[in-house]
Amino acid sequence: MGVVVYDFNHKTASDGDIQDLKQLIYEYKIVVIKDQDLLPHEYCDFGYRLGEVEKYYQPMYHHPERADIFVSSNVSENGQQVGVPKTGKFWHADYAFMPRPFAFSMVYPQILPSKERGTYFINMSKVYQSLPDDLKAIANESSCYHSVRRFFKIRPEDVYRPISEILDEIERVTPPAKHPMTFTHPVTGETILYITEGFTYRIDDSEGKPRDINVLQRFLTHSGQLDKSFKYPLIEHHEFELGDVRIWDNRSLVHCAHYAANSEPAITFRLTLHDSYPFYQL
Ligand code: 7UC
Ligand code: FE
Repeated sequence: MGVVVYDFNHKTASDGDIQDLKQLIYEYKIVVIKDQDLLPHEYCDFGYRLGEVEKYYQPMYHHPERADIFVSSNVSENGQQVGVPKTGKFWHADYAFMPRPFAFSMVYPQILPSKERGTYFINMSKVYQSLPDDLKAIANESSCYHSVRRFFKIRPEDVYRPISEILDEIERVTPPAKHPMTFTHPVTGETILYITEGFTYRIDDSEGKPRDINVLQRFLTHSGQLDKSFKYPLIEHHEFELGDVRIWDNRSLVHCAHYAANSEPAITFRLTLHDSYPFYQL
């Protein structure tokens, strides 16, 4: 998957160029734009040209000057933690637990460790195609529930709070989102199997009756998301280089961040965007 773009400048790009870039994201799922040197506000401007930028719902992740930038960082500045360390280290699609997930996710590394920093991706339309017919039929008539509860990060202000109070707050602020288990990509027409190991916790049949939890496990196994060795044929590892802006189709792909085992400094700026299509059409 993926395509690499050189000599791109969002400031001089025409509207046609931006359309072409979006088309590349839909077609190749991942676009890497090389040799970018952008200040936070320039990076945001780039995002605004591609779509409707939506900031993360929790302020703990926000860039101090630009709330629309989600900061993944294990570096403290003047003794102050900025952003959140080791985000997204589980299979997921961004905002799958929300009613309106993002069309595109963009990441722009600021500081990279010497090795082992990248992201694993799986194309869930390829997974759908590879399913046996009986599983395809189940997927087509089911819905799934998704929740952030297992990967909600404890905030500094949560220390000494009863865990039950935090769990209640998660359910109140981010009640589970229900999405069809498969949907048609509004641009490519591909059928996508929309499940993630991190967020999906329940499959309902067409009558709204929960299916056995083993059914979800079977689908996740088929997708490769339970392969702890990351050797499954549909898993791709994409390395980062400084200057890269990586944009991917967050409808088609699930991803899992990969961090170095040591604690070398790492900072990444993320933007998340909607396009002009509904997230899915039924
Ligand atoms: O800290 C994290 O790993 C953030 C995650 C729970 N949500 C990212 C997203 O956009 O869905
Ligand atoms: Fe993510």
